Amino acid sequence: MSERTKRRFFILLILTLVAGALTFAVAAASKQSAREIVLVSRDMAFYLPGDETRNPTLQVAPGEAIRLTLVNEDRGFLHDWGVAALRHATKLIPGNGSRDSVVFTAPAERGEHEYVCSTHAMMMRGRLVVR
Ligand SMILES: [Cu+2]
Repeated sequence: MSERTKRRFFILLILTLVAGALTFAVAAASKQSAREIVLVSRDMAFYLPGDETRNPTLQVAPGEAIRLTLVNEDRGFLHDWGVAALRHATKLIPGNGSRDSVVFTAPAERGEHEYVCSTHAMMMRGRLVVR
């Protein structure tokens, strides 16, 4: 390998490392800056903390970064939270106060999407409104 080739290889290696570090930093920053929405599941429904509205309509802005955290307080039942149309979902978690989060970017287009618990979709369903 000539000196010139070595130098080129070295520069390429440095650029690759810098690009990788930047990608990681941007990903970490976007996860941190995501707005968190906490939903509690109990009595076969979703609730916002401190609000007795069953399966509340969730409002997000177009393109907004969201961290949806589900806290399952429904003793004896497995629940999850997901929007099938957007392919975002938490894990199925047991009703012992377990929690799981899903981070996603809201669609760029305004509109409505249905969220459900995958195993109790008849009772546990609401609307995610993008506007
Ligand atoms: Cu469920």
